[in-house]
Amino acid sequence: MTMMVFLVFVLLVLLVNGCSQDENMPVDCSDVYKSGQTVSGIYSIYPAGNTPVWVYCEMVSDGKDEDKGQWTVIQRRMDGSVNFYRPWNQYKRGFGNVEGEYWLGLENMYQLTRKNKYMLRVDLEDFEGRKGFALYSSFSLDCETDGYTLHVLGFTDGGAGDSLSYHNGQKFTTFDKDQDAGNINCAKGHLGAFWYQACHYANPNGVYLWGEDPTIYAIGNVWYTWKNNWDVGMKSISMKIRRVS
Ligand SMILES: [Ca+2]
Repeated sequence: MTMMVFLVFVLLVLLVNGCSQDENMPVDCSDVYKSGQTVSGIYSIYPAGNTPVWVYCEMVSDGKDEDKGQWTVIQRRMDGSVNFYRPWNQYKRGFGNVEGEYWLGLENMYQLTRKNKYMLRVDLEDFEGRKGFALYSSFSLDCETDGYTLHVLGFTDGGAGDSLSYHNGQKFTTFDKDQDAGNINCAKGHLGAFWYQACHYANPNGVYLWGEDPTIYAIGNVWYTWKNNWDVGMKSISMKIRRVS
């Protein structure tokens, strides 16, 4: 009987530890900011329970469009140092270097956006030093069994135009998992991985082209509506989300 009580106690402890989350553990960069860490840099967040995930937090505002900073960076290209042509499992879990180029992971993005509402900002820079951005008032993903379907709404133009609404409602496709509407596997055709339709207006995970290269059509890290050109790769692209409620 004593043994039985002990086992029930152990089970309860395991259940409590497995299901609850310490209130001091930040879910995202907004929580990190509110805890007093107001400098941009690398922090650990807890999108789902007790497993820490390293992430770059962009804490500083650009002073425009009521930008409060506190951005959780979910994707970043800046120097071509990381290979983004990767299979499904890597896109699911995340990869790269959090101090440089990385992908946060579809499961982490899903876990974040299922619990709270987020907005999305996409920042772009070309090799001439020009900058532009696109803002979306709502960003969320469905779960893996629904293909991590993308939901974006509420576009505001920061000069880059809207290359993402075309991808709204699409599942995520990698070279080893075709969930797009194209006859081909769009990830293979455009050497990236994305919420392709048939196939893209934006290919942020495409080849780092170091500028314009029309040799092979639309394989670069492209944001079509900024340059009206499918062959101009950006110097830097970052996608980042901030909690709105
Ligand atoms: Ca296809």
